[in-house]
Amino acid sequence: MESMGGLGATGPQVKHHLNQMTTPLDTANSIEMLVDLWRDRLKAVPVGFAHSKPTADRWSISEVVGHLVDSACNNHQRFVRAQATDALEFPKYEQNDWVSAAHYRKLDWESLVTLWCEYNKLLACLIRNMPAKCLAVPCTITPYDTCTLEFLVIDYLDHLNHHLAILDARIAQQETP
Ligand code: NI
Repeated sequence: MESMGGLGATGPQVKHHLNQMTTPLDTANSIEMLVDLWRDRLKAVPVGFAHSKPTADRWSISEVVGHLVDSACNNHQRFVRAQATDALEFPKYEQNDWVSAAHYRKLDWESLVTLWCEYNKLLACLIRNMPAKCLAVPCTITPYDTCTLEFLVIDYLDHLNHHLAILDARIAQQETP
């Protein structure tokens, strides 16, 4: 999905996020809650189903989780680099290139889920301890509009929620007898 967790922002999206008054602390807590909610549910998905593509051009569940790992590691870079500069410039990541390069369908499913969980715990800790003065650092994720580090943090969670909602429906459909 092309949102900030993946990619770039527009002005109206920035305003939308700021109006919600979500704090980095709330975001960190929500990320940890999602990991706790999803760890066992994802591990319970049968391996064959996790790795199967619904159609040739759609991601398998393992590729979606892999995309979330890609989002985590790219945002990790943004969150750390932005704290060490007055203005961050960083390239977007090409989501399909990242998913295909990693070959997530060849990875052990349970290990991939564990990686996703642990990476998000790392990010939650990082976000919780982010110095307040850094939140306003302008970030330009090329070629998108400039936003703040705070926006990137909140959008990371939005992107996570977006994909988990879709996964929820896919997994529920498979569970229905
Ligand atoms: Ni996405």
